[in-house]
Amino acid sequence: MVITKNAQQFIDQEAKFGAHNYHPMPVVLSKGKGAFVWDVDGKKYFDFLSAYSAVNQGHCHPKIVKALCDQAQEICLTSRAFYNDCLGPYEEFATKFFGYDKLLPMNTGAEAVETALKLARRWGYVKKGIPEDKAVIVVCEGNFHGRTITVVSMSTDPESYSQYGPLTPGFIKIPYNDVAALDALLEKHGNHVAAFLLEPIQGEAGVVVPDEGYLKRCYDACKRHNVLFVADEIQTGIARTGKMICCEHENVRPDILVLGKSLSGGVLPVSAVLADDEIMLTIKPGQHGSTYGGFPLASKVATVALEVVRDEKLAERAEYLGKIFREELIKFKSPFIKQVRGKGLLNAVVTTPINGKEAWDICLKMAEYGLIAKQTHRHIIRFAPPLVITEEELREAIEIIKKAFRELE
Ligand code: IF1
Repeated sequence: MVITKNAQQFIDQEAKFGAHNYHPMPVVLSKGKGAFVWDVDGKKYFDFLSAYSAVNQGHCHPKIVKALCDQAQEICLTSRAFYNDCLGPYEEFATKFFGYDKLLPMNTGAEAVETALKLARRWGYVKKGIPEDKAVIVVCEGNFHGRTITVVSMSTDPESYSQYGPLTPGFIKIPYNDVAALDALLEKHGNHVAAFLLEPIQGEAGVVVPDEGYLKRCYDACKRHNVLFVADEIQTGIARTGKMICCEHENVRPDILVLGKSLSGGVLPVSAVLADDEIMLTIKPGQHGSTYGGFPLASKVATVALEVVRDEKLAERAEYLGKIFREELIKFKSPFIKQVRGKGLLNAVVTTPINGKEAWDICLKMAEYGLIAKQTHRHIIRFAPPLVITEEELREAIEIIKKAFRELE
């Protein structure tokens, strides 16, 4: 792909003045609308990353942008030292929407995960009677829950945690998609375990979809041992996988539900933890919080972002369009493609390198043809367009993907 002088100046500027904690594709974006983005030279692309599933409602959704602009002219930030007239209505709306007693608002995903960990430990001491400082949280190998020190302490990827120690203790890691491992652990140490935390589909690991029944069996094992089932639905939630939250596919209602990303439709960092009173009310005034958490602007935006998901039936769309996407790519025989997997519109293609051409080269070729997606773990390409993409657009995008694969064969 060609990098114009215009684009190159922005790339150079980031390299010179920004920390080098990313290796982006050489595409410089300046505009977005629905399922499309445009670069600084006016070239149009299908967006098949959706800002890691933070723009399920599509770029610059008019209703969400309107809520943002309207509220910005009233009041943006009050702090939680005072009440405001947006947070309460949002909390009532969101708790009824997801079916929980209470909501605790935060900003980023990692903070919401931290909040869930604090809540789980607190519940473990106060309600379950785990001796002070002995609470264990069980997590899965291959997890991705964010970047803070405690959160990377749960990671099994050295890229995420190495040379950031000393790390936070209190986590036990078991293989993902292995109920027997969870069962065995709970049999042995169940009385010290406060919670089991997992992603219903592992995103960063490469869209790893567990066997059918895994979530339900894990949930049942947790119930047998009085252990909280905590779902990180930051990436899988808000309709991405074809249900409002991914756990719904197995009729599992997490004890603690963690949301982020598309909770705001991609216009602000908004995250939340949902739970019932027995859990949520173990945290008392002054024991947790955030300057921006639940700020009026975020509260208004998140309310409208959820209304859009409901009114535009985005879960149903994701379910329907996801089937088409996987069917078409499975039918398409490319020597590059080893496996196609996913749920709803969270999909991945596992590739095999050919003639030194890898997933990165395929992504560059797709960008050249007008579709951006990103590889993860070198050989896996994630395909996750905004859920507002139409069937016609999706079929057009599939043709671009096929053309890129064919071109490199
Ligand atoms: C980056 C991946 C996606 C998440 C789950 C919590 C968080 C995330 C399940 C933290 C964040 C991101 C962050 C982004 C890359 C990315 C990602 F490639 F690493 F795997 F989406 F797939 N739980 N996911 O997926 O949320 O604090 O970032 O708001 O650059 O780190 P955050």
